[in-house]
Amino acid sequence: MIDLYYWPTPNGHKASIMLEEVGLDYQVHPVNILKGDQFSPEFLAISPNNRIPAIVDHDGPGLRRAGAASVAQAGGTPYTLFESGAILIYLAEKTGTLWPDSKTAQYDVLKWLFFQNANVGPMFGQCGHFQGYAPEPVPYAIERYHNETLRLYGVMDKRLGERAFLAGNDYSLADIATYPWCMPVIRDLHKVDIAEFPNVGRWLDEIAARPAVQRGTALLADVMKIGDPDEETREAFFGKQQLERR
Ligand SMILES: N[C@@H](CCC(=O)N[C@@H](CS)C(=O)NCC(=O)O)C(=O)O
Repeated sequence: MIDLYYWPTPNGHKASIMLEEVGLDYQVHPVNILKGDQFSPEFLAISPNNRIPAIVDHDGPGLRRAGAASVAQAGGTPYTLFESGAILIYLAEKTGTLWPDSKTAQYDVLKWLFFQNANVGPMFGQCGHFQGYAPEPVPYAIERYHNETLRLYGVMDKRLGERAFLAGNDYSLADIATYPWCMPVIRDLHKVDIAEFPNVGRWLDEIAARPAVQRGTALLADVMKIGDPDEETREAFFGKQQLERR
């Protein structure tokens, strides 16, 4: 059994989609990052950088031995992970799912997974923050992160014009990591016109059709506030003081 520490955001969706793809049993522990749950000592003991997603695998990473119903029964030790990229690789290797056999194919996945973790996530995140959440408009930041977001869409569009998926011709961890950042609700927040990136549009449609992706992104969807935070959420996230300055 895996405990998933989660909130319905792009980074949270990477882990929920992956757990649905690999078919392991998991239990969801909502961490309401809009209300500050990520700073609780219990959660910080699992995720020291106060970020979701995180998982605790009570069976540990070891391989199942024949005859044992779980790795715990076979002598496994619980293992904790934070950082979505590490979680995706862990679950892929543990289950032998979405993890290619050849070393070069593995590195192809890792290149585009790190591309997401080091570029798409941080830049799109800032783009969304300055366009949708900052307590006051900062034109330089809005332009800088919007331009960088469009540039990264261009990089993906070129790649997806040459290959079916980011890492090559097979669906991979890199697609799972990147898709949630380009979903319609997030794209609207980033003010991206997908018609300008037709190869990304084709790729998004293919991934959106996968049942595991639909189940993963539906998890706690009713509490998702991205792009449309209510007054209570804004107040909790940004603090009453900032609201009063607006
Ligand atoms: N590099 C991290 C980023 C995780 C991240 O930024 N998570 C956000 C939600 S999308 C979060 O937990 N934010 C809480 C906070 O900023 O305090 C990963 O890939 O797991």
